[in-house]
Amino acid sequence: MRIVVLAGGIGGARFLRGLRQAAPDADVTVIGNTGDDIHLFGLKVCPDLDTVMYTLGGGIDEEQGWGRAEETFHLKEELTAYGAGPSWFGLGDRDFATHIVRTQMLGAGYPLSAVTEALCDRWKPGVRLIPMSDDRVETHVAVDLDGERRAVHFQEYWVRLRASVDAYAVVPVGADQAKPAPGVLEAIAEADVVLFPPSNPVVSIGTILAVPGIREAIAEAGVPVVGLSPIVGGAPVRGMADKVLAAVGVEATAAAVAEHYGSGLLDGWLVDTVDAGAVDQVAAAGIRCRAVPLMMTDPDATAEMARQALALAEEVR
Ligand code: GDP
Ligand code: FO1
Ligand code: CA
Repeated sequence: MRIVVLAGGIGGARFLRGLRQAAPDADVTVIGNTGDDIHLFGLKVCPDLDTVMYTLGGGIDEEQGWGRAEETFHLKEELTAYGAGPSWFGLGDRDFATHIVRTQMLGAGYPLSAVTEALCDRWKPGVRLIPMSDDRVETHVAVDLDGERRAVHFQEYWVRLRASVDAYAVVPVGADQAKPAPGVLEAIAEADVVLFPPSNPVVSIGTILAVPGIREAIAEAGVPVVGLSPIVGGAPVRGMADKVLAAVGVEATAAAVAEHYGSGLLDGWLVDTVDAGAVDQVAAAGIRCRAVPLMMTDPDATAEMARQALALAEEVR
């Protein structure tokens, strides 16, 4: 079976680990979000691609959910001693190696998709990981700072400001001019099922869908498209999805997120058992819906979520 998954960072990566356990023989292609990417110290950092690669490759800091296990921060301390910032973004020594290799290869002329494939040669994630685009896309967030409306990089909003101020708009800068990376549209056209893991609907999956051609390819593939809610009990399990959903005028509920994707895109939607009351509302919007446990507390629970998603896909096929 060929499965395509659109993934952000932690939510996407953890779900993929469950999917690999639930469907070990499936051929899984992951289309990764690159809107979180940031250039720091002359290096290109791709947080969501790296989170997927490290999580599936066994190199992730499990507790934190991003960055490398057994990390040290000597390089960052030395940079700070020179007054070279920003110091609010925690790049570790082991992680730096990834960004150095990536930047070196990009400088030599390789596209990000080829670089990602090369990095995955080391980590062997057991899935095919493709960035949504080889073109630069950077998510910016409009906020009020010191009485002025300003656009800041998504990482500045999330890491420096800790999403403590309201987001007024979320813009995937460059997305409208971006082309899907080689292999993205082909994987969608050849898929048997497309899954939306419990990733951020705005700054992860929303950004991927903002690359012209990707949303259309999914809608036209004629295969089941099934998603899992990242909102449980009216709040994100972690992260700032509530803030960025508000910026696009969507309530932070499992049902509202399904309606935001819409029946033109989604065929099936899983909500957590605490949101069982939302099933009828989602069904009324023309999306087959079921309530099942959606907390990725351990590998077995996550694998069961993946099984439920694949079962729902069979039902709507
Ligand atoms: P990010 O790029 O690291 O923010 O990760 P993603 O975009 O892939 O996923 C973030 C989303 O995952 C957040 O909106 C969380 O609410 C959701 N999430 C994290 N853990 C869980 C979980 O155990 N269950 C569910 N249903 N959602 C989760
Ligand atoms: N998240 C933080 O909250 N603080 C950090 O200092 C930080 C550094 C960082 C470095 C590399 C990387 O791949 C991810 C990193 N993250 C950090 C996570 C990242 O900011 C976000 O969680 C995602 O981009 C949101 O998807
Ligand atoms: Ca992300």
